[in-house]
Amino acid sequence: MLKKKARYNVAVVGATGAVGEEMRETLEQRDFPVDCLRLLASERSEGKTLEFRGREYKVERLTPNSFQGIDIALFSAGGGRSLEFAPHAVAAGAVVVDNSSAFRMDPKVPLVVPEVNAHALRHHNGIIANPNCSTIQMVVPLKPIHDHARIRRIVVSTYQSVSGTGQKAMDELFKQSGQVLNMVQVRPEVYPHQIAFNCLPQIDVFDTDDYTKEELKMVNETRKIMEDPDIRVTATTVRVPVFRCHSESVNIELERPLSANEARALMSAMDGVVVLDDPKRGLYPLATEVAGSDAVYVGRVRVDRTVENGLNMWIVADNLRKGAALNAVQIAERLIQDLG
Ligand code: NAP
Ligand code: 3JN
Repeated sequence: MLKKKARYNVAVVGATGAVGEEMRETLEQRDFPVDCLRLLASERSEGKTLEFRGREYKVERLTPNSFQGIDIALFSAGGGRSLEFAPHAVAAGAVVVDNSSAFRMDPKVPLVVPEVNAHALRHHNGIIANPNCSTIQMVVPLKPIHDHARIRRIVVSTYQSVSGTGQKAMDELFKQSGQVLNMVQVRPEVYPHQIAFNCLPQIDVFDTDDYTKEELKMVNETRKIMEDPDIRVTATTVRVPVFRCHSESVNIELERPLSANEARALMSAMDGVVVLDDPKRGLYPLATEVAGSDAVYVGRVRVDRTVENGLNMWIVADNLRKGAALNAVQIAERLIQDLG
């Protein structure tokens, strides 16, 4: 069980990955009270050195014994590793914040976006789940609208960057872009089709009713975080040739009418949201501008007159920050803050 201390021993599982790298940077930037830091990855990375606060740390191989003396373990090494090693971390006395989908829909595991449902952290059994990146950035601005005018239905289409698939996918987009421009034959390795200069309407594998797992995550996780099983959600998730930041076109239907200005005011007052919406000056959120930012950006807010009480908006956030590492570190910050 986590006990109040001045500084905490922290493990980052998957420290060499795209999310793990961001995790280290976020802990450093937010001055998280880290005492000892343990960086864990596969045997491929054993002995590699990574920097934290100007000091070099050796990457260790993840084993069941990796968690002795650890207070907080931040997992981002895939669901298989979470299922296998999170119980060892908990048994060693650590609290786990898990970035994978392994535990998200377990009713005993809180699924938390601190601005939306931090109260869910009060009851846990040692594991807290971090939601999917596309879900996180959607629920932050929608929460105050739901509280004010009750959302009945959400139709979301995503434009997800390749960093959501990890480091190898970023390398693939870089390589393929050069190949296409130089008229060299492209051979997809990470994605099922060419990603450069293309849009792939498939993220993760296909599942029930021909929806992808990513789409079903958005449906189920949104309801759990908003604590409202009646919200109807339908999603189309698309991979686009962008390195960083996920963008979303979101259409909502509300129980009560809400003007675009009222929606902007509600979202502006929400922690972690920036409304950037000035069509006359061509101002709206862009992946290239939002990359590296902590906030969720919203623009293109407008009434949808084709349905009763409808609104459209465009939401952009850095998937590696708020969509993954930052949200996980914010959960850890809340956990230690709640210790008094
Ligand atoms: P990545 O760049 O491919 O990194 C994977 C990390 O996992 C690396 O550090 C890798 O270590 C480590 N790893 C792989 N197999 C391992 C093993 N057998 N034992 C120990 N470590 C192992 O992927 P990423 O983008 O960082 O994503 C990692 C995971 O985070 C994903 O699988 C997903 O579950 C989660 N994620 C969540 C979100 C979200 O929406 N919240 C977004 C992206 C990712 P080596 O370098 O040694 O191979
Ligand atoms: O594709 C994206 O943009 C986000 C990817 C998330 C992801 C990638 C591999 C495995 C997840 C996730 O967080 O849902 C998982 C997983 O743990 O299922």
